[in-house]
Amino acid sequence: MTYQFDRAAYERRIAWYRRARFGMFIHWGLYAIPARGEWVRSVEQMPEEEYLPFFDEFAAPDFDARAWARAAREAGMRYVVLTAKHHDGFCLFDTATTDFKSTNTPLGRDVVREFVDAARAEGLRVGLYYSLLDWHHPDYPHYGDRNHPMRNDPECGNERRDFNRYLDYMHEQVRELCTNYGTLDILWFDFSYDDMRGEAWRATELIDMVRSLQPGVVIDNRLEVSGEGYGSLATAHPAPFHGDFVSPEQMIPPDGIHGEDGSELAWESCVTMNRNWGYAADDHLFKPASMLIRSLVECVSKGGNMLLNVGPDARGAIPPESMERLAAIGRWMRLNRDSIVGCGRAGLPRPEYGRWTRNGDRLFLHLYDRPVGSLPIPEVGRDQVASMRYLATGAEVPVSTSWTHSDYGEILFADLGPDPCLPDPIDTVVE
Ligand code: JFZ
Repeated sequence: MTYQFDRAAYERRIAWYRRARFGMFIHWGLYAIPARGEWVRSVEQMPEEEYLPFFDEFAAPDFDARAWARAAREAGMRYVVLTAKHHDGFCLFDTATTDFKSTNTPLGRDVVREFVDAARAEGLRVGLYYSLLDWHHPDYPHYGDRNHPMRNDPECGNERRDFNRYLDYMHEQVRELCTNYGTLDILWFDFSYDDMRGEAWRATELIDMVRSLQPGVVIDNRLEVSGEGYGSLATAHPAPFHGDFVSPEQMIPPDGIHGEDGSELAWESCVTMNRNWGYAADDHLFKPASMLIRSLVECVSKGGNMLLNVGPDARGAIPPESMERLAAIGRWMRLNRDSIVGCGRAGLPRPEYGRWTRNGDRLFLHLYDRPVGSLPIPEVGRDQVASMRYLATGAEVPVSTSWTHSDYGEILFADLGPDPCLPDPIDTVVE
Protein backbone atom coordinates (compact mmCIF):
# COMPACT_ATOMS: atom_id res chain seq x y z
CA MET A 1 0.00 0.00 0.00
CA THR A 2 1.41 3.37 -0.94
CA TYR A 3 1.21 6.28 1.43
CA GLN A 4 -1.18 9.05 0.49
CA PHE A 5 -0.24 12.45 1.92
CA ASP A 6 -3.39 14.27 3.11
CA ARG A 7 -2.68 17.95 2.65
CA ALA A 8 -5.98 19.09 4.17
CA ALA A 9 -5.39 17.08 7.35
CA TYR A 10 -1.85 18.44 7.48
CA GLU A 11 -2.99 22.05 7.21
CA ARG A 12 -5.57 21.47 9.97
CA ARG A 13 -3.07 20.13 12.49
CA ILE A 14 -0.31 22.63 11.69
CA ALA A 15 -2.54 25.75 11.79
CA TRP A 16 -2.16 26.53 15.52
CA TYR A 17 1.57 25.93 15.29
CA ARG A 18 2.04 28.39 12.43
CA ARG A 19 0.21 31.03 14.48
CA ALA A 20 2.00 30.36 17.77
CA ARG A 21 5.41 31.51 16.46
CA PHE A 22 7.27 31.48 19.77
CA GLY A 23 8.06 28.58 22.07
CA MET A 24 10.42 27.51 24.85
CA PHE A 25 12.80 24.56 24.55
CA ILE A 26 13.90 23.02 27.85
CA HIS A 27 16.96 20.77 28.00
CA TRP A 28 17.16 19.12 31.39
CA GLY A 29 18.56 15.86 32.68
CA LEU A 30 21.44 14.29 34.60
CA TYR A 31 23.92 16.35 32.57
CA ALA A 32 22.82 19.42 34.54
CA ILE A 33 24.89 18.04 37.45
CA PRO A 34 28.36 18.01 35.80
CA ALA A 35 27.12 21.26 34.22
CA ARG A 36 29.18 21.07 31.03
CA GLY A 37 26.39 20.72 28.47
CA GLU A 38 24.13 17.82 27.42
CA TRP A 39 26.82 16.10 25.32
CA VAL A 40 29.23 15.85 28.26
CA ARG A 41 29.21 12.05 28.44
CA SER A 42 30.14 11.77 24.77
CA VAL A 43 32.53 14.70 24.55
CA GLU A 44 34.49 13.60 27.59
CA GLN A 45 34.26 9.89 26.70
CA MET A 46 32.79 9.10 30.11
CA PRO A 47 32.25 5.41 30.75
CA GLU A 48 28.97 4.31 32.35
CA GLU A 49 30.46 4.11 35.86
CA GLU A 50 31.48 7.75 35.70
CA TYR A 51 28.06 8.92 34.54
CA LEU A 52 25.80 6.74 36.71
CA PRO A 53 26.61 8.50 40.01
CA PHE A 54 24.76 11.58 38.73
CA PHE A 55 21.62 9.43 38.85
CA ASP A 56 21.93 9.14 42.64
CA GLU A 57 22.59 12.88 42.96
CA PHE A 58 19.58 14.00 40.94
CA ALA A 59 17.59 15.69 43.74
CA ALA A 60 16.70 19.02 42.08
CA PRO A 61 15.23 20.69 45.17
CA ASP A 62 14.10 23.75 43.20
CA PHE A 63 12.32 21.83 40.42
CA ASP A 64 9.00 23.58 39.82
CA ALA A 65 7.42 22.91 36.44
CA ARG A 66 4.86 25.64 37.05
CA ALA A 67 7.67 28.20 37.43
CA TRP A 68 9.15 27.12 34.08
CA ALA A 69 5.76 27.32 32.36
CA ARG A 70 5.03 30.71 33.91
CA ALA A 71 8.39 32.04 32.72
CA ALA A 72 7.53 30.87 29.21
CA ARG A 73 4.07 32.41 29.24
CA GLU A 74 5.33 35.68 30.67
CA ALA A 75 7.95 35.86 27.90
CA GLY A 76 5.10 35.72 25.38
CA MET A 77 5.72 32.12 24.36
CA ARG A 78 2.79 29.99 23.24
CA TYR A 79 4.30 26.50 23.64
CA VAL A 80 6.94 24.58 25.55
CA VAL A 81 9.00 21.51 24.59
CA LEU A 82 10.84 19.42 27.22
CA THR A 83 13.51 16.73 26.74
CA ALA A 84 11.60 13.65 27.95
CA LYS A 85 14.75 11.67 27.08
CA HIS A 86 18.01 13.07 25.71
CA HIS A 87 20.91 11.15 24.14
CA ASP A 88 22.14 9.93 27.55
CA GLY A 89 19.01 7.77 27.75
CA PHE A 90 17.86 9.15 31.12
CA CYS A 91 14.06 9.36 31.22
CA LEU A 92 12.24 12.23 32.87
CA PHE A 93 9.05 10.15 32.89
CA ASP A 94 7.81 7.11 34.78
CA THR A 95 8.39 4.48 32.11
CA ALA A 96 7.92 0.76 32.68
CA THR A 97 10.74 -0.01 30.23
CA THR A 98 13.75 0.96 32.37
CA ASP A 99 14.85 1.89 35.88
CA PHE A 100 16.91 4.75 34.43
CA LYS A 101 14.22 7.35 35.13
CA SER A 102 13.59 10.38 37.32
CA THR A 103 11.12 8.56 39.58
CA ASN A 104 14.00 6.37 40.80
CA THR A 105 16.33 9.25 41.64
CA PRO A 106 16.30 11.20 44.92
CA LEU A 107 13.93 13.63 43.18
CA GLY A 108 11.48 10.72 42.87
CA ARG A 109 9.01 12.56 40.63
CA ASP A 110 7.57 12.16 37.13
CA VAL A 111 8.96 15.35 35.61
CA VAL A 112 7.05 14.96 32.34
CA ARG A 113 3.75 14.60 34.23
CA GLU A 114 4.35 17.80 36.21
CA PHE A 115 5.55 19.55 33.08
CA VAL A 116 2.49 18.77 30.94
CA ASP A 117 0.15 19.68 33.83
CA ALA A 118 1.98 22.99 34.39
CA ALA A 119 2.04 23.92 30.72
CA ARG A 120 -1.69 23.33 30.35
CA ALA A 121 -2.41 25.26 33.55
CA GLU A 122 -0.53 28.23 32.07
CA GLY A 123 -2.50 27.96 28.82
CA LEU A 124 0.46 26.75 26.75
CA ARG A 125 0.64 24.07 24.08
CA VAL A 126 2.88 21.23 25.21
CA GLY A 127 5.56 19.25 23.41
CA LEU A 128 8.05 16.51 24.22
CA TYR A 129 11.52 16.05 22.77
CA TYR A 130 12.59 12.43 22.43
CA SER A 131 16.12 11.34 21.49
CA LEU A 132 16.41 8.55 18.92
CA LEU A 133 20.01 8.09 20.03
CA ASP A 134 20.50 6.33 23.34
CA TRP A 135 23.93 6.05 24.93
CA HIS A 136 22.58 4.04 27.87
CA HIS A 137 20.70 1.22 26.17
CA PRO A 138 22.88 -1.89 25.73
CA ASP A 139 21.48 -2.55 22.24
CA TYR A 140 22.12 0.90 20.83
CA PRO A 141 24.93 0.44 18.29
CA HIS A 142 28.14 2.09 19.33
CA TYR A 143 30.20 1.41 16.25
CA GLY A 144 29.10 3.70 13.44
CA ASP A 145 27.98 6.35 15.86
CA ARG A 146 30.85 8.75 15.53
CA ASN A 147 29.80 10.51 18.69
CA HIS A 148 29.40 7.54 20.97
CA PRO A 149 31.57 7.73 24.07
CA MET A 150 32.43 4.01 23.87
CA ARG A 151 33.34 3.98 20.23
CA ASN A 152 37.02 3.19 20.86
CA ASP A 153 36.36 0.47 23.39
CA PRO A 154 37.35 -2.90 21.84
CA GLU A 155 35.17 -4.64 24.42
CA CYS A 156 31.96 -3.14 23.10
CA GLY A 157 31.49 -5.28 20.02
CA ASN A 158 28.24 -4.67 18.25
CA GLU A 159 27.79 -8.29 17.25
CA ARG A 160 26.09 -8.89 20.59
CA ARG A 161 23.79 -5.91 20.12
CA ASP A 162 20.30 -6.37 18.81
CA PHE A 163 19.19 -3.08 17.33
CA ASN A 164 15.62 -4.30 16.88
CA ARG A 165 15.47 -4.85 20.62
CA TYR A 166 16.42 -1.21 21.07
CA LEU A 167 13.77 -0.15 18.56
CA ASP A 168 11.11 -2.15 20.43
CA TYR A 169 12.19 -0.33 23.59
CA MET A 170 12.19 3.07 21.89
CA HIS A 171 8.79 2.51 20.28
CA GLU A 172 7.37 1.37 23.62
CA GLN A 173 8.64 4.53 25.35
CA VAL A 174 7.05 6.69 22.67
CA ARG A 175 3.84 4.69 23.09
CA GLU A 176 3.92 5.43 26.83
CA LEU A 177 4.46 9.13 26.21
CA CYS A 178 1.56 9.20 23.74
CA THR A 179 -0.72 7.25 26.08
CA ASN A 180 -0.09 8.43 29.62
CA TYR A 181 0.20 12.21 29.40
CA GLY A 182 -2.98 13.42 27.74
CA THR A 183 -3.03 15.33 24.49
CA LEU A 184 0.44 16.20 23.22
CA ASP A 185 0.75 19.08 20.78
CA ILE A 186 4.31 18.45 19.58
CA LEU A 187 6.65 15.48 19.33
CA TRP A 188 10.23 16.52 18.66
CA PHE A 189 12.35 13.50 17.62
CA ASP A 190 16.12 13.97 17.51
CA PHE A 191 17.93 13.01 15.23
CA SER A 192 18.85 11.09 12.07
CA TYR A 193 22.40 10.75 10.77
CA ASP A 194 24.40 8.73 8.24
CA ASP A 195 22.26 5.70 7.36
CA MET A 196 20.36 5.99 10.64
CA ARG A 197 17.30 7.68 9.19
CA GLY A 198 13.70 6.93 8.21
CA GLU A 199 12.99 3.22 8.15
CA ALA A 200 16.20 2.55 10.10
CA TRP A 201 14.06 3.71 13.07
CA ARG A 202 11.08 1.67 11.78
CA ALA A 203 9.67 5.13 11.25
CA THR A 204 6.46 4.26 9.38
CA GLU A 205 5.44 1.85 12.13
CA LEU A 206 6.39 4.46 14.76
CA ILE A 207 4.45 7.29 13.15
CA ASP A 208 1.39 5.12 12.48
CA MET A 209 1.34 4.33 16.19
CA VAL A 210 1.87 7.97 17.18
CA ARG A 211 -0.86 9.25 14.86
CA SER A 212 -3.34 6.62 16.05
CA LEU A 213 -2.77 7.67 19.68
CA GLN A 214 -2.31 11.41 19.09
CA PRO A 215 -4.13 12.29 15.86
CA GLY A 216 -3.48 16.03 16.10
CA VAL A 217 0.16 16.01 17.19
CA VAL A 218 2.67 18.06 15.21
CA ILE A 219 5.96 16.22 14.58
CA ASP A 220 9.37 17.58 13.62
CA ASN A 221 11.35 16.29 10.62
CA ARG A 222 14.28 14.62 12.34
CA LEU A 223 13.14 11.06 11.76
CA GLU A 224 14.37 11.87 8.25
CA VAL A 225 17.13 14.43 8.72
CA SER A 226 19.48 16.02 11.24
CA GLY A 227 19.27 19.72 11.93
CA GLU A 228 20.11 20.17 8.25
CA GLY A 229 17.84 19.37 5.33
CA TYR A 230 14.12 19.82 4.81
CA GLY A 231 12.91 16.25 4.61
CA SER A 232 10.29 14.82 2.29
CA LEU A 233 7.56 17.34 3.22
CA ALA A 234 9.31 19.64 0.77
CA THR A 235 8.72 17.17 -2.06
CA ALA A 236 5.63 16.15 -4.04
CA HIS A 237 5.66 12.78 -2.25
CA PRO A 238 6.12 13.08 1.50
CA ALA A 239 7.22 9.85 3.20
CA PRO A 240 4.78 8.22 5.65
CA PHE A 241 7.03 9.50 8.45
CA HIS A 242 7.45 13.00 7.00
CA GLY A 243 7.87 15.82 9.48
CA ASP A 244 5.23 18.52 9.86
CA PHE A 245 7.86 21.22 10.22
CA VAL A 246 11.50 21.79 9.34
CA SER A 247 13.89 22.26 12.27
CA PRO A 248 16.90 24.42 11.38
CA GLU A 249 19.27 24.61 14.32
CA GLN A 250 21.13 27.72 15.45
CA MET A 251 20.42 29.48 12.16
CA ILE A 252 17.62 31.44 10.55
CA PRO A 253 17.13 30.51 6.89
CA PRO A 254 17.86 33.48 4.59
CA ASP A 255 14.46 33.46 2.88
CA GLY A 256 12.34 31.18 5.02
CA ILE A 257 11.74 27.64 3.79
CA HIS A 258 9.84 26.61 0.72
CA GLY A 259 8.83 23.27 -0.74
CA GLU A 260 9.81 22.22 -4.24
CA ASP A 261 6.49 23.63 -5.51
CA GLY A 262 7.28 27.02 -3.94
CA SER A 263 4.78 26.72 -1.09
CA GLU A 264 5.76 27.98 2.36
CA LEU A 265 6.78 25.15 4.68
CA ALA A 266 6.26 25.37 8.42
CA TRP A 267 9.61 25.69 10.16
CA GLU A 268 11.13 26.48 13.52
CA SER A 269 14.60 27.75 14.31
CA CYS A 270 15.78 26.32 17.60
CA VAL A 271 18.18 28.69 19.29
CA THR A 272 20.25 28.66 22.48
CA MET A 273 20.72 31.71 24.68
CA ASN A 274 24.38 30.89 25.31
CA ARG A 275 26.40 28.19 23.51
CA ASN A 276 24.85 25.11 25.12
CA TRP A 277 21.44 23.44 25.28
CA GLY A 278 21.97 21.74 28.61
CA TYR A 279 23.13 23.72 31.64
CA ALA A 280 26.80 24.74 31.43
CA ALA A 281 28.09 26.54 34.50
CA ASP A 282 31.04 28.18 32.73
CA ASP A 283 29.18 29.32 29.63
CA HIS A 284 28.44 33.01 30.15
CA LEU A 285 28.40 34.04 26.49
CA PHE A 286 24.73 34.93 26.41
CA LYS A 287 23.09 36.64 23.47
CA PRO A 288 21.60 40.00 24.44
CA ALA A 289 17.82 40.24 24.75
CA SER A 290 17.77 42.69 21.84
CA MET A 291 19.31 40.05 19.56
CA LEU A 292 16.83 37.41 20.72
CA ILE A 293 13.87 39.74 20.10
CA ARG A 294 15.13 40.68 16.64
CA SER A 295 15.77 36.99 15.88
CA LEU A 296 12.16 36.22 16.74
CA VAL A 297 10.99 39.03 14.46
CA GLU A 298 13.33 37.69 11.78
CA CYS A 299 11.76 34.23 11.98
CA VAL A 300 8.20 35.57 11.88
CA SER A 301 9.02 37.92 8.99
CA LYS A 302 10.10 34.83 7.04
CA GLY A 303 7.08 32.73 7.98
CA GLY A 304 8.75 30.68 10.72
CA ASN A 305 8.78 30.03 14.45
CA MET A 306 11.50 30.41 17.06
CA LEU A 307 12.07 27.83 19.80
CA LEU A 308 14.26 29.51 22.40
CA ASN A 309 16.14 27.23 24.76
CA VAL A 310 16.76 27.28 28.48
CA GLY A 311 18.86 24.74 30.40
CA PRO A 312 17.78 24.51 34.04
CA ASP A 313 20.59 23.77 36.50
CA ALA A 314 21.00 20.76 38.79
CA ARG A 315 18.66 22.32 41.35
CA GLY A 316 16.00 22.64 38.65
CA ALA A 317 16.19 26.41 38.33
CA ILE A 318 16.42 28.32 35.07
CA PRO A 319 19.73 30.26 35.32
CA PRO A 320 19.42 33.97 36.20
CA GLU A 321 20.98 35.09 32.89
CA SER A 322 18.21 33.22 31.08
CA MET A 323 15.49 34.55 33.38
CA GLU A 324 16.69 38.12 32.77
CA ARG A 325 16.43 37.62 29.02
CA LEU A 326 13.00 36.00 29.26
CA ALA A 327 11.82 38.96 31.33
CA ALA A 328 13.15 41.49 28.80
CA ILE A 329 11.55 39.62 25.93
CA GLY A 330 8.32 39.54 27.95
CA ARG A 331 8.36 43.30 28.46
CA TRP A 332 8.63 43.78 24.70
CA MET A 333 6.07 41.07 23.90
CA ARG A 334 3.45 42.48 26.27
CA LEU A 335 3.44 45.66 24.19
CA ASN A 336 4.08 44.18 20.75
CA ARG A 337 2.75 40.61 20.71
CA ASP A 338 0.15 41.41 18.02
CA SER A 339 3.05 41.86 15.60
CA ILE A 340 4.31 38.31 16.35
CA VAL A 341 1.55 35.87 17.33
CA GLY A 342 -0.65 35.00 14.35
CA CYS A 343 1.69 36.89 12.03
CA GLY A 344 3.80 35.82 9.10
CA ARG A 345 5.41 37.10 5.96
CA ALA A 346 4.16 40.49 4.79
CA GLY A 347 4.88 39.79 1.14
CA LEU A 348 6.88 43.00 0.88
CA PRO A 349 10.58 43.45 0.20
CA ARG A 350 12.68 43.75 3.33
CA PRO A 351 13.05 47.43 4.23
CA GLU A 352 16.48 48.90 4.95
CA TYR A 353 15.44 50.15 8.39
CA GLY A 354 13.91 46.98 9.87
CA ARG A 355 11.42 44.20 9.06
CA TRP A 356 7.81 43.64 8.10
CA THR A 357 5.32 41.21 9.61
CA ARG A 358 1.64 40.90 8.78
CA ASN A 359 -1.55 39.45 10.17
CA GLY A 360 -4.27 39.73 7.52
CA ASP A 361 -5.01 43.43 7.02
CA ARG A 362 -2.72 44.43 9.84
CA LEU A 363 0.74 45.35 8.65
CA PHE A 364 3.56 45.78 11.17
CA LEU A 365 6.69 47.76 10.54
CA HIS A 366 9.50 46.78 12.93
CA LEU A 367 11.76 49.80 13.10
CA TYR A 368 15.41 49.26 14.04
CA ASP A 369 16.76 52.56 12.71
CA ARG A 370 15.43 56.08 12.95
CA PRO A 371 15.85 57.86 9.63
CA VAL A 372 16.53 61.58 9.41
CA GLY A 373 13.20 63.24 8.83
CA SER A 374 10.07 61.41 7.87
CA LEU A 375 10.22 57.71 7.13
CA PRO A 376 9.52 56.85 3.49
CA ILE A 377 7.53 53.64 3.01
CA PRO A 378 7.66 53.09 -0.74
CA GLU A 379 6.64 49.39 -0.40
CA VAL A 380 3.09 50.36 0.48
CA GLY A 381 0.71 52.46 -1.56
CA ARG A 382 -0.43 55.77 -0.06
CA ASP A 383 -4.07 54.72 -0.47
CA GLN A 384 -3.59 51.28 1.11
CA VAL A 385 -3.11 52.62 4.62
CA ALA A 386 -6.01 53.93 6.70
CA SER A 387 -3.88 55.08 9.64
CA MET A 388 -0.68 54.33 11.50
CA ARG A 389 0.04 53.99 15.19
CA TYR A 390 2.73 52.83 17.57
CA LEU A 391 1.63 49.34 18.54
CA ALA A 392 3.07 49.69 22.06
CA THR A 393 1.18 52.84 23.03
CA GLY A 394 -1.55 53.29 20.46
CA ALA A 395 -0.25 56.80 19.78
CA GLU A 396 -0.99 57.87 16.23
CA VAL A 397 1.87 58.18 13.75
CA PRO A 398 0.76 60.89 11.35
CA VAL A 399 0.89 60.06 7.69
CA SER A 400 3.12 62.73 6.27
CA THR A 401 1.69 64.84 3.48
CA SER A 402 3.77 67.95 3.98
CA TRP A 403 6.79 66.79 2.01
CA THR A 404 6.69 65.75 -1.60
CA HIS A 405 9.33 65.19 -4.17
CA SER A 406 8.68 64.79 -7.81
CA ASP A 407 10.98 61.77 -8.04
CA TYR A 408 8.97 59.92 -5.42
CA GLY A 409 5.50 60.91 -6.50
CA GLU A 410 2.73 59.88 -4.16
CA ILE A 411 4.56 57.66 -1.70
CA LEU A 412 3.70 57.11 1.90
CA PHE A 413 5.72 58.83 4.63
CA ALA A 414 5.44 58.25 8.38
CA ASP A 415 5.98 61.32 10.51
CA LEU A 416 7.88 59.93 13.49
CA GLY A 417 8.02 63.31 15.25
CA PRO A 418 10.90 65.46 16.44
CA ASP A 419 12.63 63.02 18.80
CA PRO A 420 15.72 61.58 17.06
CA CYS A 421 15.50 58.44 19.20
CA LEU A 422 12.98 55.70 18.58
CA PRO A 423 10.68 55.00 21.54
CA ASP A 424 12.00 51.43 21.74
CA PRO A 425 15.67 51.09 20.76
CA ILE A 426 15.31 47.32 20.24
CA ASP A 427 12.29 47.32 17.94
CA THR A 428 9.66 50.03 17.66
CA VAL A 429 6.61 48.55 16.01
CA VAL A 430 4.40 50.77 13.87
CA GLU A 431 1.10 49.19 12.87
C1 JFZ B 1 20.68 17.97 18.60
C2 JFZ B 1 21.23 17.45 19.89
O1 JFZ B 1 22.36 16.67 19.66
C3 JFZ B 1 21.55 18.59 20.81
O2 JFZ B 1 22.02 18.10 22.05
C4 JFZ B 1 20.29 19.39 21.04
O3 JFZ B 1 19.31 18.61 21.68
C5 JFZ B 1 19.78 19.90 19.71
C6 JFZ B 1 18.47 20.65 19.82
O4 JFZ B 1 19.59 18.83 18.80
O5 JFZ B 1 21.71 18.70 17.96
C7 JFZ B 1 22.16 18.36 16.76
C8 JFZ B 1 21.59 17.41 15.98
C9 JFZ B 1 22.15 17.10 14.77
C10 JFZ B 1 23.30 17.75 14.36
C11 JFZ B 1 23.84 18.75 15.13
C12 JFZ B 1 23.29 19.03 16.33
N1 JFZ B 1 23.90 17.41 13.15
O6 JFZ B 1 23.55 16.37 12.55
O7 JFZ B 1 24.75 18.13 12.68
